[in-house]
Amino acid sequence: MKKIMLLSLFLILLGSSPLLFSQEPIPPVQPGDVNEDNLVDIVDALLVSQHYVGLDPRGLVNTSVADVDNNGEIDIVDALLIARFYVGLIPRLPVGDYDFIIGIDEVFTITLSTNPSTGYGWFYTISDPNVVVLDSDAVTNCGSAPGSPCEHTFVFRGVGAGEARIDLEYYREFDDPIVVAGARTFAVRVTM
Ligand SMILES: [Ca+2]
Ligand SMILES: [Ca+2]
Repeated sequence: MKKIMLLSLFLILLGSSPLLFSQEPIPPVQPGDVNEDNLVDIVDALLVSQHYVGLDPRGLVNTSVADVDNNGEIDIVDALLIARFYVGLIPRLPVGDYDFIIGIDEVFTITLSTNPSTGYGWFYTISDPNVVVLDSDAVTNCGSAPGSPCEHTFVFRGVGAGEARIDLEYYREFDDPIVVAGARTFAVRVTM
């Protein structure tokens, strides 16, 4: 009995001592953990995909942590991102800071409208070529009429873990000075 009392006293002291236990608030639910079981796993991916097709009658999905790409919608992409996070292909959720998250030797494609008949073209710069390089690019799908727009497709490849920015600018090489008529920026993360 005495032992129990001592133990109780000990626990009370432990619980009340700010030196031993900091009074941290309950951690918020992790992005992607839509069923709030403290794990982000394939079950969450499944629940999000069910929610997307309207199969969440019991309201199991905590929608406040389901939009893991921060695009304002809960859809199949979020389910895929959660699944990719679960198998280690994505380092963290949400992924809103990046347009592309890929592994080493994986590729992604950017397609932009272009019109070669005007002399304009898309030109790219990569902030860190140790992370991303151009794999190939091609101008295709031009309309049949003269002067029709085409599609310029860039394929980029992840070559090293890290972050990089791809800047694409639309201009005429022969203009002096160069006049940029269009610009797009993409943030990329390459994971191990
Ligand atoms: Ca979960
Ligand atoms: Ca989303």
